[in-house]
Amino acid sequence: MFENLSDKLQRVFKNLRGEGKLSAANMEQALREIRVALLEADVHFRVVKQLIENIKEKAMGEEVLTALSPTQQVVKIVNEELVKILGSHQSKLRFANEPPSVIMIVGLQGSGKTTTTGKLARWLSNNDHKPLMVSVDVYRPAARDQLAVIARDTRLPIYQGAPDETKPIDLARSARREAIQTGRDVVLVDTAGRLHIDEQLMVELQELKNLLSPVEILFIADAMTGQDAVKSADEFHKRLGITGVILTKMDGDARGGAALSIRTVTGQPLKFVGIGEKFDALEPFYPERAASRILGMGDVLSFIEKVEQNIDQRKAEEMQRKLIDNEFTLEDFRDQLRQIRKLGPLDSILGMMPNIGPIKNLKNVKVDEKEITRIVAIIDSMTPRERANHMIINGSRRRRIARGSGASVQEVNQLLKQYAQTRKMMKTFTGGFMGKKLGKMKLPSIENLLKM
Ligand SMILES: Nc1nc2c(ncn2[C@@H]2O[C@H](COP(=O)(O)OP(=O)(O)O)[C@@H](O)[C@H]2O)c(=O)[nH]1
Ligand SMILES: [Mg+2]
Repeated sequence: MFENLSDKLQRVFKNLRGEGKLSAANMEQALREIRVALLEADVHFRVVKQLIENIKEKAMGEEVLTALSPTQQVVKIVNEELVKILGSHQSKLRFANEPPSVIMIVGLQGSGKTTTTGKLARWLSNNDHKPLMVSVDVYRPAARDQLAVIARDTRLPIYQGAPDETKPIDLARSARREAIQTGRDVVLVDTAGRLHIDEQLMVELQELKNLLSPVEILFIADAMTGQDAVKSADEFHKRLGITGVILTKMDGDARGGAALSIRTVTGQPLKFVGIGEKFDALEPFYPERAASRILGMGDVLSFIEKVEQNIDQRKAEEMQRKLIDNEFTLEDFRDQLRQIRKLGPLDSILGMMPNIGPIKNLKNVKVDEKEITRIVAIIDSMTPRERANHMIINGSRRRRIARGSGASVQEVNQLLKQYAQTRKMMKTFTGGFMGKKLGKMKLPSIENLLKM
């Protein structure tokens, strides 16, 4: 699902990539392309408008995180806005304080109501609930048979109805009674649909609602129908007051835009998505996962997250100060290496790094993580005094450190030499442009690390 939109957005970001800075001009261009991509993916124009406005506002006002490239910044902002539009949090099913909880399944004909009723029954039963299904689609005998077959296949109970029960209201009432008597805690009411919204259907659904006081009225929307699904969701909501939406057929080549629009247009959350005809092809809807699927940039997003989590601003500033004051010890050096290691495989991190400052030169360097481990091991073998003052590390101390870390004396020598050089180099370096500009980054030592 979402492949279409995802492809388009990726193309936009690819064009942005390589731009050194986020400027008003390239931002404007990117926004225009994002807008077109969203519209082509069937996202409602009102939603697109709002989304673009929010992105724009944020991009202009955003405090620029220097550890991110322009593309990454735009991805970050677009992702945040997508998540917001999709609902921020996963919206769970509600249950009544007093069982049974009645859930009405509504929607147009062919949207997937009956199938979804079976899927929900299966999902509920897998999640410690005891569902009871009932079909009140009395207009088409085949409709009720269809649910009976589903009940048999899922081996979950259904209220079949007495021969004289032919009215939706009666069937629903009896089903609820049976649920109470047999200790079922959720009643799933599969309702009739029409090809188009009509007055009679709405009145019937309204009556059922009044009788049953459902905790949920779930609108089943066929994702393949795009904007029509959004429109009918809106109409159902105005007439009936739906409490959530299940988007079916997301396994098909739906353009995904409906998912983005329904929530904004109706104000009601997506609760599940249907991704196939089988009973287990139902997934709770997670806005964050959906947003990153739409963006198709899971790697970039998780990198952004890591940078935000791991780069501790205060510590970074402290490190800068130490560099400037030449207090940067071997202990600090080790801390930095550990910090870098926490970010994950170095190769991939460098690949995602912005193309600025000292990092620019690192792009072609192959990083060996074993190398970091080895260096950290050598520093670990030093005493705290040695780490605080490398000047005291004489020949016999070097031999001891080598023995303790399983390295050769040459390797220890090399590390110390590099460290001393780095300190010297860093002093000039940080005094200059590194000093303020890259305050949020803690990367200077990668430079020398790579030279070892
Ligand atoms: N591929 C796919 N087909 C689905 C999904 N949900 C329902 N269907 C199919 O859509 C058709 C109509 O479903 P049905 O439950 O009878 O719709 P109803 O008229 O709203 O009750 C059936 O052929 C279902 O198998 C889904 O998530 N994915
Ligand atoms: Mg049906």
